[in-house]
Amino acid sequence: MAATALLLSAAAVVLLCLAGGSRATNVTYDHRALVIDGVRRVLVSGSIHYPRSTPDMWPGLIQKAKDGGLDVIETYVFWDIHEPVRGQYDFEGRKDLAAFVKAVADAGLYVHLRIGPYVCAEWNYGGFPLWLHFIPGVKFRTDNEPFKAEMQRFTAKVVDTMKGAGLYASQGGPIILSQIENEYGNIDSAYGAAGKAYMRWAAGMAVSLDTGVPWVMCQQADAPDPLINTCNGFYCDGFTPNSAAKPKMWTENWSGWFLSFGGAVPYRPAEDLAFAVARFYQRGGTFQNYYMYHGGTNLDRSAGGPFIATSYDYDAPIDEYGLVRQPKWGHLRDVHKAIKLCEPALIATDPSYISLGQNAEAAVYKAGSVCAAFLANIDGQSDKTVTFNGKMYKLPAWSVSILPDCKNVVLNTAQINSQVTSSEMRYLESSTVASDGSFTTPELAVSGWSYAIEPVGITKDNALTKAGLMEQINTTADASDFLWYSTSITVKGDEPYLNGSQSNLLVSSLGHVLQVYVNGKIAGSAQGSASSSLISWQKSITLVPGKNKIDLLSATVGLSNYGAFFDLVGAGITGPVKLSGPNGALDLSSAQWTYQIGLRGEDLHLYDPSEASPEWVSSNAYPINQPLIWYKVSMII
Ligand SMILES: *[C@@H]1O[C@H](CO)[C@@H](O)[C@H](O)[C@H]1NC(C)=O
Ligand SMILES: *[C@@H]1O[C@H](CO)[C@@H](O)[C@H](O)[C@H]1NC(C)=O
Ligand SMILES: *[C@@H]1O[C@H](CO)[C@@H](O)[C@H](O)[C@H]1NC(C)=O
Ligand SMILES: CC(=O)N[C@H]1CO[C@H](CO)[C@@H](O)[C@@H]1O
Repeated sequence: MAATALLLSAAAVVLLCLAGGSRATNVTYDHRALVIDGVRRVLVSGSIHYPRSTPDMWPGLIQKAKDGGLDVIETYVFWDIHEPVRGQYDFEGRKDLAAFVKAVADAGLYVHLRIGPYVCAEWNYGGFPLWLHFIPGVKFRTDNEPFKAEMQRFTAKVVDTMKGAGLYASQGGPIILSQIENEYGNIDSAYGAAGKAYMRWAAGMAVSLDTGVPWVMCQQADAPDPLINTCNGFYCDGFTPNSAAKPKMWTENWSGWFLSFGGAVPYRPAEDLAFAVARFYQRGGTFQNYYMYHGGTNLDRSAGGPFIATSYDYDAPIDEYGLVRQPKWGHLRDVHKAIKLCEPALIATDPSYISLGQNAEAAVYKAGSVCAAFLANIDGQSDKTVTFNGKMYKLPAWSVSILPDCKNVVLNTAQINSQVTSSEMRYLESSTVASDGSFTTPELAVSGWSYAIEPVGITKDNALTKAGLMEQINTTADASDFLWYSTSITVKGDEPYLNGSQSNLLVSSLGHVLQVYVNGKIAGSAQGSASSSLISWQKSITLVPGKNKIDLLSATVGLSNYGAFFDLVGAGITGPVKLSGPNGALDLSSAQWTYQIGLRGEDLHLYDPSEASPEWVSSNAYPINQPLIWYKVSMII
């Protein structure tokens, strides 16, 4: 009897533990904070986007975020990788969203799931799959039935996938928040009344999916109830939500910035970021998110554009390679600890503000026996000494001091106490480094270089011939970055656009990169930039009597991801393309053009190291003055 009873009670304990592990968490909010199981919480969040690293890296990144004092991991959901072909879903490997969310749960952290499904995110086409552009009658991000139907279907698919895996807090999972749309308030005026109708529809559609946790809209001042409108920016201390019933939340505090090709490598000092964070909690904030906490890498062809770099390091507290960036990571960890010491006071009451002189301010959270204070010097130049509660405090320029007991300063944001260690890149032991910085590494040289020639112009059987110039994205559907435009003209020698054998060739392109070939030889190249992708290329070329071939290679470098009507910006050579001389001109814009999507080397998978192609030539004598060449080297480290 006794033994049976013992066994039974052991079984009951096991059952209780299992039930305890998946116990539903009740997430609501009030004007001060998110309320989790009836308790207001002060939360620190950080963005880590699952497809910008590999599943092997996820647990380590999440642990470093936890060690850095984070409570929440925030990620966007990237529609294009989950539904590359309409109706065919992919949640495998780097795209395994549920596995990522579970990895966060395993570390004991919460998740903020920003579904969008428009995400911007410096991601190709803002995260939209290209097929969406070809849905008849579709207009992105406005009150348009075909668009709304697709958006609702995908959003519901993500919600169902999360529900199926039991990942919402309401089911005992880690997801405490979800986002619909993204920074739409920055651009909605361009869509007029239809934009407002769409925004309200998106909010209602999200709520109808019944996740059991609150939804937010960031940068949307008029987000309808019950959605929480939140702030994105470098500083959000001045932000107020649109209802006295909503908490002050910061969904994107930019820890640095993204890198563009040709742009400077962004840098934001740890002290300034720490100042912004402390100011936010000082002025009533209770949830802030680092965008990014780990940026990672834009793998494959996922970088947005034009010209967003493959590195998405973002100067974030965890660097592109998954290593902590000091002193940023350590200093912010210390800031988080100091803020958490204030949590009992922060959740107990609203702040009251006391002026400490010009550009200096105290915020005091006092309720019963708990008291926390933040003292800020918002003067960017000079240090100050202020008097607070009868005591003197020295405040460095542009800094916040945190006093969890209203007396003792545990941290000032301008003073970094955390150990400063920096990682450095080193050459392999056996490398020899020349005075100009170039280096040779015997191990690498051993494997040797090989090359493969890419032919100029049309080589594929499925090339298409048509009168006139075609926009590139409509033509390639982003199946490749490359589109060949090829035409030929027959010259007698006395044409008005000729000056002897010379003619001036003009090529106008929407971008992003152009190469011009005349009779198989390179005549020139040009590129746009991150701020304007437009190209107008002009040069004198030599034509020969008889047939002349003009081949133009246009390349995209990441499709646009931001702005009203970003999908209609377009790319490629839309004209005019014109020959001109002293006595006249010949407009080639409406001539017969032959089009080829992609390069031959792409069809042959020359970029894939696992495929051996006979095209590769191993040689120490590399071809020079050849227009288009693939080069390959294998590195063994
Ligand atoms: C969830 O919490 C809110 C606020 O604390 C409370 O009003 C509500 O009854 C709770 N719901 C459940 C299902 O416990
Ligand atoms: C693509 O084609 C559509 C339909 O013909 C047209 O409306 C649009 O302007 C074209 N260009 C781009 C960039 O989408
Ligand atoms: C024609 O070519 C000659 C010789 O190359 C040059 O000097 C002259 O400026 C050109 N004329 C025009 C109108 O381009
Ligand atoms: C979208 C947004 O909030 N942008 C702000 C980011 O921060 C900079 C610098 O404070 C502001 O100039 C932007 O308006």
